[in-house]
Parts: sequence; C-alpha cells; structure tokens
Amino acid sequence: MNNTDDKQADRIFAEPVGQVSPFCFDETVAAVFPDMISRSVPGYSAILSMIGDISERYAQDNSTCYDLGCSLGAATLAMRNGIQAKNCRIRSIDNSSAMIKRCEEAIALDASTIPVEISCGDIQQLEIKKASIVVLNFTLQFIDPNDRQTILQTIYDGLLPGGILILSEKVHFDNTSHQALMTELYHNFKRVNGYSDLEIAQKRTALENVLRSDSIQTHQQRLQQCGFSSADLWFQCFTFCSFIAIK
Ligand code: GEK
Repeated sequence: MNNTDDKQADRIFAEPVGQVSPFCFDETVAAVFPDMISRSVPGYSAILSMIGDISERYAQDNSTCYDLGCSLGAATLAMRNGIQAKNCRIRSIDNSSAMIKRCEEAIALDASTIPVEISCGDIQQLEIKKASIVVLNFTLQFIDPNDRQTILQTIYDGLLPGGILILSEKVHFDNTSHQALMTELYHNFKRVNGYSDLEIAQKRTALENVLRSDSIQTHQQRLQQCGFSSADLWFQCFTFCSFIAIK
C-alpha cells in the first residue's frame, strides 16, 4: 500500500500525561496512523491483502464498493487494486477531516483508474445503493452500540443480491480467563512492536468509552437479524477478527 510507506513513528502516548484525554482521530493521529495501526492491530496488513483478494471475487459489474471509516484509504486501495469487475466505483467516507485530506493524497498517487469518491462525513448519514462490497474495517467499534443494528441494516438493504459486508472488529470474550489470556497475548504483541507498558496503558485509557467492543456472538446475531444468509469469521488473532457476511 502506498500510504504505509515513509511511516512517521507513533509516539503519541510515549510520555506520561496527568490526565489522558479520550482518543480522537485528529491531525496528530492521522500523521502517524499507518505506523499506529500496523503496530496495534495484529494481522492488519494480512486483512488488507485479503480484502483485495475478496474484492476480486465479489465485486460485481456496474456496482459500488464502499469503504466506511476509510481513514487513510488502505482498504480503498486494496479494493481498487483487487477489483476486476467492469464499471465499478468506490465510495470512501470518514468523519475525520485530517484523515480525509491524507486519504485524498494517497488515492491520487495510486495508478488504478477505478473511480473513487472520497468524502468527509458520518457513515450513519450515507445512502448505500447498488453495493456489491461494503467494508467496515475496524470502524463499527467506534459507533454508538445502540446505532449499530440500524447501520448494518442500511448496509444490508443497499447490497445487491450476492453482495458482501466485510466487518473487522476488536472483540471481547465473555469467558473471563480467555479474555485475560487474549489481552495478555495482545499486550505482548504490542511490546514486541516497540510500545512501552506506559504507552499501552495510556492508549488503553484513551480508548475507554471510545472503542466499545462486542462479542463475536453479538456481531453474528446482529448480522443474522439483518437478513444476511451467512455471517462467518474468516480471520481472528487474539481479540481482533473479521467477518464476511453474504446477502
Ligand atoms: C483502515 N478502515 O485503515 N463516520 C465516519 N467515520 C467514522 C465514524 C463515523 N461515524 N466514526 C469513526 N470513524 C481503516 C481503519 S480506523 C480504526 C479505520 C482504528 C472513523 C475514524 O475517523 C477513523 O478514521 C476510523 O473510523 C477508524 O482500514 O483506528 O482502530
């Protein structure tokens, strides 16, 4: 992906701060985002690569593919380079202007001719129409849990028959000892990737009440309730997973 080149190092939580502010996707985060997400989400680059492969298989002629909560456009680029169907377009949206500015720059550097419409806005206000692929790559977790069923239903209704939703999320486990093990392994992953215990702790505090995870079962129940004919996990590492739901 072009936008993971020349990564600026994420040191946002490296120094102790008295009071940790709630996490937000501002310019400071956008500037280090490729480094932050690749060192914080196990399997992130593998998921992107598979989104490219899945797009090759599921993009339909004369349809739109959506990247909801696109950040710097990594999944947009993966889809754009995977799609083989004719007359496809991509709609990418994020409500962080700092992300969208950098996303536009990254897409402009990409050689593919598939049209991409990038906009700054709330995914909850977006109309989804004639969609063959919708990607929510680690975005739903930032939406109010009370609004999640509605947005998933809007996506389902806007998908063409045979269309798919790729939903990647951080999840939690109801079994306390399994949750503790997954958290420990995850923190170890972050340590191996160069984050200190202070950075891990401060980021965790910043994400409290901002990233609200669901269990795998809750996600699958919601997807079934929308009407998806299947909703299965295709990726999981610790508390990070991705579902493919087929209409
Ligand atoms: C990737 N998908 O690299 N409307 C629009 N955007 C939103 C909203 C909303 N209501 N809420 C949050 N966002 C990307 C990574 S990051 C995941 C996605 C992470 C946006 C927010 O601004 C941010 O850019 C993105 O969702 C989540 O494949 O940082 O863990």
